[in-house]
Amino acid sequence: MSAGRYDWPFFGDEHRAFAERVAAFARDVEIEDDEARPAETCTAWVRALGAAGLLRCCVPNDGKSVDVRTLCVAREHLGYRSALGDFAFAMQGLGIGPVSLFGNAEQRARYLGRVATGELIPAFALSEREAGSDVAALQTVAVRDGDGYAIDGEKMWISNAGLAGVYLVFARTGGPGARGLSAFAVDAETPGVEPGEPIETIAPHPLAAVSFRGVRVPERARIGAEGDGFKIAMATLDVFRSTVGAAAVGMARRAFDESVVHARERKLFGAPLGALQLTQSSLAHMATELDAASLLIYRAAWTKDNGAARITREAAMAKWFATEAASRICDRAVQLFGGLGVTRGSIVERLYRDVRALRIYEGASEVQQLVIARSVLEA
Ligand code: COS
Repeated sequence: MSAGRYDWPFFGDEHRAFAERVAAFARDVEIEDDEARPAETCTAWVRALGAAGLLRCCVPNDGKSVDVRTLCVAREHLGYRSALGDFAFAMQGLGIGPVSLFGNAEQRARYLGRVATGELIPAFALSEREAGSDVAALQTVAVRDGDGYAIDGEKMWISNAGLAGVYLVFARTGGPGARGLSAFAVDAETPGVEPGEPIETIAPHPLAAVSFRGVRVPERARIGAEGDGFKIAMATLDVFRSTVGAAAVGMARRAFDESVVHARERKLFGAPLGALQLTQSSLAHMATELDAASLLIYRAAWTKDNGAARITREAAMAKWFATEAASRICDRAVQLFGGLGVTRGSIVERLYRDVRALRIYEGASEVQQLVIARSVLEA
């Protein structure tokens, strides 16, 4: 994958050096994704990323925020190579994000080192069956119990469920709505934490429901103050949302590169596929959408890295546009490959399935539009 666009003014030498490092890792790592064994494959990716020192950038332990551009560079390259490799990387960062961004020194010391080496896998336990897009409606409760809390509820669509050693759980400690929520780091071996059966999706990754039944946690497990949970969740998602767009761009860039090779090599009507003007039109759409998506992502990441307190609007635009554009690009690639494009096991067939969930998780496209429109109307 070409690193030329990292010459754009959003990036510095450290990003370009990091891009080369992660590109070499993605090229050389000997992991083949096994869709029948997503948990084992994901664990192998986490260990390999940890051993290569690449997880440190998504788990800063210096009280500073993450460098979002570095995360974007990593996710582009990993998404290009493997959706599960990207997923493993991203979840180490997002999963423990509430601790790395809002935890106190004791919480950071307890978790971040082991997440950075890949020894500990975290999970972000926010969504519920009736509270996915509408986070403030969540019903899991954390009730004061002696010197701590008792947590009860059922989380849904939890990535890394079953693999995780720690769950970052959002639960209601106060009244209704956004202000009644708090965040907790709950160790997986705590009695009452029970992951459900794996949920199978069109592009398998470790995913399941998790029940919390009378789970006792000490007060020191709470992240931030009581009532801060919604803002912790939203601010963590803000930081990682533009990186979802970067993963989408990585996958779309792979689909595009495969399409360019195919357009040059495949012959029909006595000439290469790429000689047909309709093919050229498709490639032009793909190339332009790739650059437009990249620019929105880099703008959001650069804005955060340059000290903006909130990048809600920029991250929403980046995630929405990039994931939708990536879906269109992968769809075009399937079309250019024809029968091969829908043949199970071909690269573009896999990318077509892999990219789809990105328009849904960490804030569906519709939520991003809502967020953007609010910022326009409130301005
Ligand atoms: N960063 C920091 N604070 C934020 C914030 C953000 N991005 N977004 C909202 N807040 C704050 C608001 O400022 C407000 O604070 P005050 O009460 O002090 O005024 C509070 O949080 C409530 O905000 P709001 O009224 O906007 O809450 P809503 O319930 O209306 O939020 C949306 C609606 C749709 C924006 C929100 O629920 C959302 O982003 N949903 C998608 C969640 C998601 O990504 N789910 C996927 C699961 S994660 S894998």
